[in-house]
Amino acid sequence: MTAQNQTPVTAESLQSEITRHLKLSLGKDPKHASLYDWRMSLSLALRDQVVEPWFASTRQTYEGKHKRVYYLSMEFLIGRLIEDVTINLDVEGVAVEAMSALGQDYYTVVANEPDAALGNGGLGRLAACFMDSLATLAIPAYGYGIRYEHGLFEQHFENGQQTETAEGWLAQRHVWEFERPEVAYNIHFGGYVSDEGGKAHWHPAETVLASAYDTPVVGWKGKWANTLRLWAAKPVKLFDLDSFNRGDYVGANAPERLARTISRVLYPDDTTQDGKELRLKQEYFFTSASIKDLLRRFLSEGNKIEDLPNHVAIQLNDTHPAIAGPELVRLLIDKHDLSEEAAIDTARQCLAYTNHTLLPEALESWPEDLFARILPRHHRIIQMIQERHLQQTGSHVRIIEHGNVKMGELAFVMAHHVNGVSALHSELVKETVFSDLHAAYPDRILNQTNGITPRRWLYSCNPALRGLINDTIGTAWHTDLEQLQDLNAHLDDASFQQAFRAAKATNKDRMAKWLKDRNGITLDTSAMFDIQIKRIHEYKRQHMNILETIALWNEIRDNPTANWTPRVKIFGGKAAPGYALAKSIIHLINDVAATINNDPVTKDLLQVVYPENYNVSMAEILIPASDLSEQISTAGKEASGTGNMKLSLNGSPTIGTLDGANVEIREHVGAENFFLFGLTAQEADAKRGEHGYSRRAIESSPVLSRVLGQIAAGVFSAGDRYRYSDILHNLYEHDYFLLSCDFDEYFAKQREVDAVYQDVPRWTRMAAANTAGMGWFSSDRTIRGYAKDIWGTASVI
Ligand code: OX2
Repeated sequence: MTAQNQTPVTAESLQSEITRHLKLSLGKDPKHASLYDWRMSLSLALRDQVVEPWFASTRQTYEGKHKRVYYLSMEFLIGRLIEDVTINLDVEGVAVEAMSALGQDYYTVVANEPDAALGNGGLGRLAACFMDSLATLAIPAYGYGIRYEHGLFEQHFENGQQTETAEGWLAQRHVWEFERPEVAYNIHFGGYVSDEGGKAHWHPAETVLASAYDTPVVGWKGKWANTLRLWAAKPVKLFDLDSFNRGDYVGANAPERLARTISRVLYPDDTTQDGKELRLKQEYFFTSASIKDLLRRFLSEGNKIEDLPNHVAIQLNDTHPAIAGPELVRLLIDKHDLSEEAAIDTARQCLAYTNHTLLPEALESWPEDLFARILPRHHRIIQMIQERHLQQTGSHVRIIEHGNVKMGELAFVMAHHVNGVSALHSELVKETVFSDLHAAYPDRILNQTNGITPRRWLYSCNPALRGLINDTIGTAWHTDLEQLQDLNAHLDDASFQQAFRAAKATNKDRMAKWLKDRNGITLDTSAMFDIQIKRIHEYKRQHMNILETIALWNEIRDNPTANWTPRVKIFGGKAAPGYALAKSIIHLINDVAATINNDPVTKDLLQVVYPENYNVSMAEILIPASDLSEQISTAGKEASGTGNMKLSLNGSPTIGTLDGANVEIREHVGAENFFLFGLTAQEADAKRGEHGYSRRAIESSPVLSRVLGQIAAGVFSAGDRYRYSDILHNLYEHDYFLLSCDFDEYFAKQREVDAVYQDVPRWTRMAAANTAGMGWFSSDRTIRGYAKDIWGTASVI
């Protein structure tokens, strides 16, 4: 049974279910119910609606013996779930009505839900969008990851500087999940390997339990639902009674503490590797549990092990789960008696790997001695995989080299396909990091340009624009985003333009109110909202944006009565706690904001705001309100970007470089609707070869020199001349990310943006053309690509 033939939900039925849960699940009388109680009751009532389609989908998959996709990811940045479910089940209106009949405001209840922040940024959010599309397309799939007790840290600003505190989403009950105590696997670490009767035996030293928690992921109109299965680490032995009886009460808890550490926290790094033992254990922990689980499911259907690739497609989201290759080979050899060759071959036919970055610091590798100590059996298996790879291809690329186990090479060799995440990135994968492996396996690399789910990133977060699109071209775009191109026929229509501006104004008002309530800051909603939201990183160049802000401030002060375009520069994003330069950039942005926002000369023309603790829910408010999207990374460094897609889809033209998916966005929305500047990836590479390029670029730019001079003089740091010497030194001496070389063109392009923004019909046309042109960037298109080119699966309904 699908939701199609389930009894339709009405406001009355939902209301009575909410009341029932309030009483029976929360044990509360409506008179004494708190916001939390109402949220729990609403969530439980909604969750009930998901269960039937979920069961039906599982049943259908078993009955049809359909191939399943297993998406292995260290991160699933899912955010809040109430809206996700009401939108997908098409019951948002009903939920609003039901809550209101109970005297509650639905949107207040929704905003009370903590974000499930089980990810750092793009990589984790992509996994969440993919889960949404897999369910919408009815492709049987499981997401496998870690149920971190603490998601991404909470960011605070103290005197303009980032501080971090632990996030605690599980402090309250996570009402969407079902605990599965019966689904648990022993995961081993350490020990040694012996050879007995020609077989290897692993004698592990340490064991923890991986215990499953399932969250249903429902697709559009509730026609299909898949499972997100997250693993929590638990002790095999709950409690050390001997220690307790000896009076060692702390020691008695040691087994639990040790085990729980593994799923305790999400590593807060984005595109940098963290070579800690705990991280390797986390990776093996969830990967091993997932592989064991999918094998159990496969065998329970009466299949023969040789048939595995016909039933199982495993996607590795970056190298974090790359140990899946050796783990599957180990189980096939040690537990299922396959030959080495057959095991490698079978595993490879199941596995595919997505590369998300070319940054060398992000390419995972483990010291071989550490690796061999934690995973001695896998160490041997990797040596065996390497030998066969070297023999079969004649390649000289090794997986273990200079005392390091290289996870990118491992994932590549063990995958039948390797994909990049934008056209440019996939080409660079072929030409740079994996060029030698590409020569050895020329058919292995392909491209799947990223996408975003239009359910969350337009339909749900932007009701104003959704309504206008429905009124203008109908609703076919809900399931086929490329229908948005029908908007092209209306771009010059004055009444459409006016309605488009009205929708944007509504969203800007909503954001302004949100910021006022949250931080007491007042925004000028008639100003251009210029937004850069993403992790703070040198390659993303938030510092170029803030330096440009200072330059603009200077120009306005030099000539305050000129025809300036008022702007609000909005920043959002976190820096990895150990990334000192990124933290300096945050400090600088906040310092500049404090100075500029208090300048009576410019205060009506230029404002800088940086709301702390950027997350998915904040993105849902900021993105619809944006006028200008900043996608200004150094060309060749942003693998794809997905924030760029969300902003453009919501009618916010891009100022950006030819990097990642920007290239394809520009092609789809039209070059005339994109503000392009900067070096190309090739030019950037060539530039780095020119001795002293950055100092020369700075000295030849009066605008940039002046800005850097002001920072060096302490203009933004209460006279402290050294506060930003790290940034200044970096820019003058080794500006690897070429801020100095792109700055002048960026500044000039911003002035062009100013001029176009004042031409209201022209700007509106551009903004709407962005929405019209972005249909291709639906993650439904991306998932269809993976299904066809990589997984060999398709929709089953
Ligand atoms: C990110 C990439 O930096 C970003 O460009 C891309 O859009 C996203 O992944 C999804 O593909 N950690 N985060 C990323 O890569 C890594 C590694």
